[in-house]
Amino acid sequence: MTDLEPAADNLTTLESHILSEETRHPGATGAFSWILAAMTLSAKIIASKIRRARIEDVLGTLGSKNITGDTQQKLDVIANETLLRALGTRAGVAVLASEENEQPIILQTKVDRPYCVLFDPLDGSSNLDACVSVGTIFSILRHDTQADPIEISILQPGTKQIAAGYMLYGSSCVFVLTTGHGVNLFVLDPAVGAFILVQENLRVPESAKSYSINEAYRADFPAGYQRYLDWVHGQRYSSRYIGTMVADIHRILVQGGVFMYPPTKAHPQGKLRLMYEANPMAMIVEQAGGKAVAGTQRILDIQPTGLHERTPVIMGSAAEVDHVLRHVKAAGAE
Ligand code: P6P
Repeated sequence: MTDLEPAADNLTTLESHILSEETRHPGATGAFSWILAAMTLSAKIIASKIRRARIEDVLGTLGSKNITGDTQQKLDVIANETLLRALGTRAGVAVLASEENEQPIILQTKVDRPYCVLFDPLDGSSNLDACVSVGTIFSILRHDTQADPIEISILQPGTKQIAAGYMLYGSSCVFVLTTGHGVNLFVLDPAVGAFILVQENLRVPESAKSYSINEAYRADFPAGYQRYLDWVHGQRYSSRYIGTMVADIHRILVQGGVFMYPPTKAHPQGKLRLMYEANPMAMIVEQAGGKAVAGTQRILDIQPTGLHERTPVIMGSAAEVDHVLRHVKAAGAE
């Protein structure tokens, strides 16, 4: 268990944290802070919509699929539209990219704007009807003003991210953020409508006897993962799998362990999307002292070729990722 010491005064809000971060950058224009403010506003709106979904009859599917083939939940579209509206009004955003939109959305071509924002508006939304935690994941890149066409500005490796974060709509509404200087954890206080800093510089436990994978697909996994499962079954580990990446990774950030989504027959490249799921979560896990790899390659080093490309994922406590890698390498994987 981690000793989650409360932050110093428990009175730092996400907004005041963002503004104090801004003072670290004398030339800051405030554009980055405004983008984060749009994310916090969106989080409050989406959290409220989710809490009232069954009452307002906005649970369930739309009977359509998104560009990546996932069945669209009504709340997927509501969350997506909330983020597009909130971010679309921010002067610092040149390009928006969403899991729910086939093409990136270009906001400005005449004036150079500094940032691109990519997001999965509602990760794990198929769990909503069962009242299981879901989340929003986002990644912020500097806009490449030389990109031609402009859309390729977002095809940057995860090491180029200047910020990454997620909102987890669970037993409480959590906002986790890194700007490259460690990971900070905020919790929404519904009584005042503000995200309160509860943990600074969160560190993922070095190891923990817990693994997270959908073992139903075991027969599809490459040999190395099957070797790992044979090993871990003999080590008295606990298995925890929520089926929402944000929730599984948040548990690992707080309690330690390892999360995996290996290649399967249905998804030979892995199911999770590189640009707006794996990369932001990998930045957060690494900033918290953990490891995040795709097979034997560091996720953040992958050079993307498409907005919706997928990748295998192994991430969590460094020692636990190494246990998986030992078996993956022993099976001869690259
Ligand atoms: P499976 C949710 O649909 C998601 O994209 C991730 O949040 C989650 O980790 C994964 O898919 C679950 O996939 O195949 O185990 O249901």
